[in-house]
Amino acid sequence: MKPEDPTHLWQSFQVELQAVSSKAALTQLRDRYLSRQRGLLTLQLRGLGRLAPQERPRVGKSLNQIKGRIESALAQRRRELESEQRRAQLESERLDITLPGYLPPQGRSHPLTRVRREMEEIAVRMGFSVLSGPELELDHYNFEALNMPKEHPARDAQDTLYITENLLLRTHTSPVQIRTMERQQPPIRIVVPGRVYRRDTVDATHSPMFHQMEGLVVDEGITFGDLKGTLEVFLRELFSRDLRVRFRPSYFPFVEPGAEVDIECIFCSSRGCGVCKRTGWIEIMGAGMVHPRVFSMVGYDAERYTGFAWGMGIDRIAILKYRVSDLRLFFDNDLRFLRQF
Ligand code: 2NM
Repeated sequence: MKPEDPTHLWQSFQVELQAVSSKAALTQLRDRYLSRQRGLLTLQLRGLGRLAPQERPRVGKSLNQIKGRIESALAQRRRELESEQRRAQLESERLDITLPGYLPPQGRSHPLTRVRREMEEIAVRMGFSVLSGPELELDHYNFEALNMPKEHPARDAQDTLYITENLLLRTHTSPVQIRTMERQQPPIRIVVPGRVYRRDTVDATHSPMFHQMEGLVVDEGITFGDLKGTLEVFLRELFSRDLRVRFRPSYFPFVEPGAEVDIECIFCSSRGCGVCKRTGWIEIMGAGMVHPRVFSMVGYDAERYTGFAWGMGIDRIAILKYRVSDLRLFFDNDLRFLRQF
């Protein structure tokens, strides 16, 4: 390399610059020409001293010019590479915001939850409050206060699951009604949905845990006519039709008189089918006028107040409304079944 003629340095730099396609290569090229120790141009500048004094200004000026050009060419190329890099990155991160989004999986309510809510909503429209209470109960609230003393035959029929001698899984939601009457004076208008437990063997119509909704009305002057009218309205709302309702005398220790309540068969309109066993009627709930002894035990004046109560199985209503053949389907949590509701 002739120090007297530095222009070839600019030419060779330009050729090498053409080949640079990354910032790392650009840095290498810069060092090759401008490194303080061994840069090609640096060496030339350093060699100026060896030139004849009259040559130095011309060659020095030329070298400095080339240095300036190299520096601005490097800076220019660096900007180009950076904008290319940015463009490539943006391209790789490109999002088509017009694509439809992913729909999150949509859950749904369990059929028993749906039926319970529907029953609650009907009751609320009719002026009832919705209440709940403990599933683990004292013998006193589940039996004693409901006119079922120890050794009462009705206790056996309940097939109770005992935890200790005094503690049990409630066999109905009635203990919540008792606790409510203990806490507040009439008027009372409540419904109590919830889980109840009985010592039953599982089959298509039995489960050791099932769901009930009971109701209670207490005030002055409540009659059996109020019971009939209230339950008729409730059942017609629940089955969305003007169906006939029938009351048959029956016995429950906590009511007097007691009744079993039937609706006309919604499957055959009482013509007689498998569901109603050719009777034309489907038993749907038990009901009755609250026994005066129950009122005495919660401290109500049984001379002043009367009331009625009823109890129905939510699971049984769900089976009828949705025409499900087997109670176990509600508890197996098979999504193929549950997704149909
Ligand atoms: C039924 C049938 C008849 C009932 C009675 C009471 C209470 F606490 F007020 F005495 N609650 N629920 C009752 C009455 C429940 O279920 C078949």
